Amino acid sequence: MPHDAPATQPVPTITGFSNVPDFAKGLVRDLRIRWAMEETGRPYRTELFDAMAERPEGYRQWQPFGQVPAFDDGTVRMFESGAILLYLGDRDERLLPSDPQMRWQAVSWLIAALNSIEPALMQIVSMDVFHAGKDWARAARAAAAGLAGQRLASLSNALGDREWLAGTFSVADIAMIGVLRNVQHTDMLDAFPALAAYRARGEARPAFAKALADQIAGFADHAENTENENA
Ligand SMILES: N[C@@H](CCC(=O)N[C@@H](CS)C(=O)NCC(=O)O)C(=O)O
Repeated sequence: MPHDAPATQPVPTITGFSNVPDFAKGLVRDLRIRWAMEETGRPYRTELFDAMAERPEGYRQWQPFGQVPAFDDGTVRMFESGAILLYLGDRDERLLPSDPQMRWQAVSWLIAALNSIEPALMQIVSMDVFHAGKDWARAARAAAAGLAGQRLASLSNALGDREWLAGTFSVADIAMIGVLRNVQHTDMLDAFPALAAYRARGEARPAFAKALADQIAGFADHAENTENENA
């Protein structure tokens, strides 16, 4: 990755995990932030924790829920993947267009990804992964899949034949494609070829591939509480 940040600009830190169950590899939400950083060629460091262990002392003052990602670039210290994406977008037109209609359309879609689509899809993940085999999960799955299907149909209709949600590629696409990848263990997108193609378009971007490879490499390293410069 190019090192084009001025020497005086601190290298941001992103928190992630060094160790997760297999199903989560490639899905942990720090991927969204890594992807955004790669799109603009910005170097970053990671601070990785074992997902299955206690968080380090004081981490909840940075991320109140003890989750990842959290972000610190020396100017702001913040959490929530959507908020971090918006912060990065605010600083780079390649992530958030400056035209007001496109910009706020992108913000609308980023919030929709996290607030209208992700909860419906995470119910499926919860039943298939976290509560797999439980009677209540089996009983409730059809209804949850119905709701998720309705949300995906609406998203597919809204996307239409556009390449990206806000016209040009933006943090809305990083958020939405990140969310759609949560159900990659299912065939749910098969019913929506436009969404399957949209997800594939995002995943084909070199910045996504680099971000994914780096997240996976962090698991291989099993590098607890280390800092890696992704450059
Ligand atoms: N709304 C948060 C969700 C963050 C989240 O769920 N992170 C997961 C990893 S993808 C996590 O840290 N899970 C461990 C935990 O909840 O303790 C965001 O988008 O940043």
